[in-house]
Amino acid sequence: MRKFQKLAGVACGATALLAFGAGPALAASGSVHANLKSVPGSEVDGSGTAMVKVDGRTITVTMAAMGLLEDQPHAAHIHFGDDARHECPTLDEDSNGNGHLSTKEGAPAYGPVVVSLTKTGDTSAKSVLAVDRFDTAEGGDISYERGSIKVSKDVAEAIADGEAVVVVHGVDHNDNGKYDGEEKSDLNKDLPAEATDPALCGALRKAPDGGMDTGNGGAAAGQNTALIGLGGLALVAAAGSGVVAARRARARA
Ligand SMILES: [Cu+2]
Repeated sequence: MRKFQKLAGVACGATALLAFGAGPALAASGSVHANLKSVPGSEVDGSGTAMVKVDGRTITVTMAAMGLLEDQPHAAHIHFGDDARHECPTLDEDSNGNGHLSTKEGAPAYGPVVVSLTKTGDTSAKSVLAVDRFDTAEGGDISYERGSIKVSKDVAEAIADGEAVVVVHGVDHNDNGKYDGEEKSDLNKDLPAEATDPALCGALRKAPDGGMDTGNGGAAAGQNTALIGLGGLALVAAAGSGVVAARRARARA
């Protein structure tokens, strides 16, 4: 954990400097950050951060999350859709009115899966539910880092432009410590909904380069970058909540 935070801090600083020098880029480049928050209705009391560095069509992903269902695998993805809103869903998306969001119900906000954040092997959307290759949350925590992930040009540009969203899946609505229940997943009818419903979500926004990013609240994101460097993951979560609340408030307006 400590190592991750140090890495994230260093990398954020370096890419922020690069962003200053970048004109109209020929290839997508730069880094984007997300504060992961509990998905409304998920009953998850969690948080986290994610950073994606884009270099052409190659991305490096670093993510830390806490408060997830312990010792269970958690599918995690980068989502993006041209038609999506490039943000996290609200309970307005709960189209069947059951009080929580399924992966598909959240799609108008974050779009389909474009990168599967697996530990090994394929990272495409084909691995959306490759449960044995996703992180298991020991003690409820996930610490993930993977480089050399190849994506399409469109996806690389969307991520670098701050239009992609990180979603970590796997909840425990009935609070019995495992994935079960009558309700089936809308991704795979052989799985309970608990195994795939979204738990944490964060929109990947560009690091501020001195101005305000209206999509994320640039000043607050800058503070977060500094806090990550200091090793304050919990502080980051606290600082981010106001940003998310403000963004949600705007989204509802
Ligand atoms: Cu996902």
